[in-house]
Amino acid sequence: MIFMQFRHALVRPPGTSYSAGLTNSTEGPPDLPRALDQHRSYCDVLRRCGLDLTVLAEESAHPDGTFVEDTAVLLPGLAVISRPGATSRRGETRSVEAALRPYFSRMLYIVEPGTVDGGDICAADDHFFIGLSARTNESGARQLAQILKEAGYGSTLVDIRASKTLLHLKSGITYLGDRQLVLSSDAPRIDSFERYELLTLIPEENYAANCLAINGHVLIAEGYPHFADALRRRGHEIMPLNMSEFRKMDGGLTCLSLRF
Ligand code: CIR
Repeated sequence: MIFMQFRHALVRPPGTSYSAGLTNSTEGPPDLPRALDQHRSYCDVLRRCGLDLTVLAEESAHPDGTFVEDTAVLLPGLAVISRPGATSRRGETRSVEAALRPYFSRMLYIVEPGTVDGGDICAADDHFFIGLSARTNESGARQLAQILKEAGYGSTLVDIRASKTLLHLKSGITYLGDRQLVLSSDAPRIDSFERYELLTLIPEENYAANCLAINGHVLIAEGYPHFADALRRRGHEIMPLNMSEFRKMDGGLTCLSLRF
């Protein structure tokens, strides 16, 4: 991993306007009290993984503000503040930037006309897969690739713009460490993935592809037994979490935090 061990995470509970956020899901509106409960459980698990949490205040002007991952890409000593692809989400970066500043000696920015959502950025050791999506455009991807190159990291663009099911690259791809890559059945296949041991999900469990490896644990969405077994067989210690109210807003486990 870029960060061998994570120590901190930035999170923001869903706020009063949460149900007004962007979504393509047909599962109906989220229930805020349940979403808050699920968020509390998520924070508890992050703490059990050894992380100190910075909890940002909700901002009712930003219904999608709980999905903090999209607002930055973090490297040791360097925070890249993104420019989210959805205009309704642009203002979320301000409070995130302020909260990250004490921890990062350098801050860089994705600038117009570029857009990047952190959910499109998948770090695999010292290499980054950058999703080109409805949210991350070519200018943003190129800006980020250049920043990464100057910081000593390689990157590969992965075009998911033709996908009807993946909002972000990490909706379908997660790196677990030890060269293991989780792929949803609808994730793109590119040659570079052949360098990894691939764990491919069955279509009914694709949502679970967005999982989160932290300090020797793997957080997974509850209710995906085939994937949970596949992880256990490989010796992973899994921590299942009910994600129903985030799934309704197209969110997953990685989206809810920035880890560093
Ligand atoms: C959005 O559409 O922007 C939010 N409702 C969901 C963002 C999920 N973020 C992520 O996958 N990194």
